[in-house]
Amino acid sequence: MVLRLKTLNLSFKKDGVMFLLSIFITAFIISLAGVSDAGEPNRPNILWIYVEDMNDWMGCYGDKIIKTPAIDSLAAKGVRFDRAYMPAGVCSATRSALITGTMQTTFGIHNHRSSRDNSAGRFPSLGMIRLPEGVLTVPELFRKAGYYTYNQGKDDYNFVYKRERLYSNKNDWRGRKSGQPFFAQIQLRGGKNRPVKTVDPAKVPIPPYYPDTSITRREIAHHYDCVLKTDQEVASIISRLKKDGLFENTVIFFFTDHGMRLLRHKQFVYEEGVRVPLIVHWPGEKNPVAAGTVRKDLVSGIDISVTSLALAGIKIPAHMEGRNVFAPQYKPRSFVISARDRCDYTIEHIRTVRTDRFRYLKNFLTDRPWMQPQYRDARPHTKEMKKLFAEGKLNPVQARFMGPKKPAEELYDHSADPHEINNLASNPEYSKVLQAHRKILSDWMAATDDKGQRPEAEEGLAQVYFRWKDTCVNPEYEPVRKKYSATLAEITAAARAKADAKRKRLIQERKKRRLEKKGEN
Ligand SMILES: [Ca+2]
Repeated sequence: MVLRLKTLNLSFKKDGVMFLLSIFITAFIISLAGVSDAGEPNRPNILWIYVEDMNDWMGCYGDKIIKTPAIDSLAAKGVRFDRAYMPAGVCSATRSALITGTMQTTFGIHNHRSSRDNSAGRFPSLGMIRLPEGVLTVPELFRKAGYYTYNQGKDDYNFVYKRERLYSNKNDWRGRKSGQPFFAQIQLRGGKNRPVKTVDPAKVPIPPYYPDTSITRREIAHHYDCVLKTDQEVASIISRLKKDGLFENTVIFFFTDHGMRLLRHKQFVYEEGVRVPLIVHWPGEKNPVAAGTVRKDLVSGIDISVTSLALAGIKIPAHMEGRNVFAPQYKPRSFVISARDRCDYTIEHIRTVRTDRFRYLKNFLTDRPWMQPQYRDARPHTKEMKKLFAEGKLNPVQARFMGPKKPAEELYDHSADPHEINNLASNPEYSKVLQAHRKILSDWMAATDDKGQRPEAEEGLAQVYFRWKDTCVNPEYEPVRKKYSATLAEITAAARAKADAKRKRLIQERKKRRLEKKGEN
């Protein structure tokens, strides 16, 4: 625009005032159409509706148990992805990958809740992980491009960062400057809600790998209730966007961080743990988000990050491994990788490859059961599964997950086995398929230098030990326990002294207030 006006200036000298003015006015109107009132180009807002622990049990995904009109309306007027897979089955690993647009295993931020100081401030730098020099997160890139950024809810990143560099603390698009575009995340509690009970447990479907008991039925009905609540929350976000006149120029990405909380879903990397609903909605005929489209191509969670930046016209940094799924030259993925590593105190190491028809899993720690000691041990569903297994009341499909060991490899044919219960890894008819998937995984591990190939640093495990103490039972904790048990005793004593001091202070304050009140009377 500046160049054009300079050219026009030259023509003024040649052709006179009226000619220039008419063109100048035309040029001014054209330029106004492309800028907001803050003088920035008129770029779309990007909104991530980021839902916790939830499967795609929604009308638009073909579910018949409940109705989800708000989510369905986004799908009907947007693009629904049927095969979107998260990089992990657990919060922090997925969230670390999405916020960097790069697999969590590439930057060594794959172990759940790493880089947290659990030493009560005594060893704050122990085991902390930093992103490589120059690597900026997605919100930092948006900010650099003039966007207003916020995250209404949890971050959960497995690296050291300064929140104020990523987000404004106002947590609302209304906090931005007039005309400034925003990149926002609204975190919904999804499967972690405590919703009103509406779905009848007698009517829900039970996957074949769980026993049909009232506890399983209640868990699944509860999850449906959570989806219902989420749909209502989505409806109110849509209505607020409309009220503020933002709905038309906001690209909504609706997705969840991983599957629901039942044992084979969350944390693990089977289909139902990592396949998530993903809907992208952006009204308007000229944008690449064509209304009412259903996409069957394989998509990774890190594609959400790259696509978001691309739709805002932001250059994609070289380190990002995601793809812009709306790019004119878009080439669909031939496979998607997901990874399972340490979750809380439970050390695990699994990689999975999802191709068009198959899922391949490589279990690196075959000496350990799927059901290692874990944070869900006290839950009714876990207790019941253990009890039924001990009593020999689970059928072979249900009992397998409770067994003492894992096979080194698993291979499932989704064209015949959507629940992934018939392991074909030792079936000679599938040996070529198995070899092809093995190669995809080993090539990917080498190409991205998957950091899970090396054990977690002792310092990182020390922080896990400080938090989880004697629940850390894996052999990897032995050297940590030897080295840090005296330190843990000191940390515990210091934390207890701090809590005692706080309690005493509160008692004193209460006493003082009572006396003051008495004085007033
Ligand atoms: Ca989660």
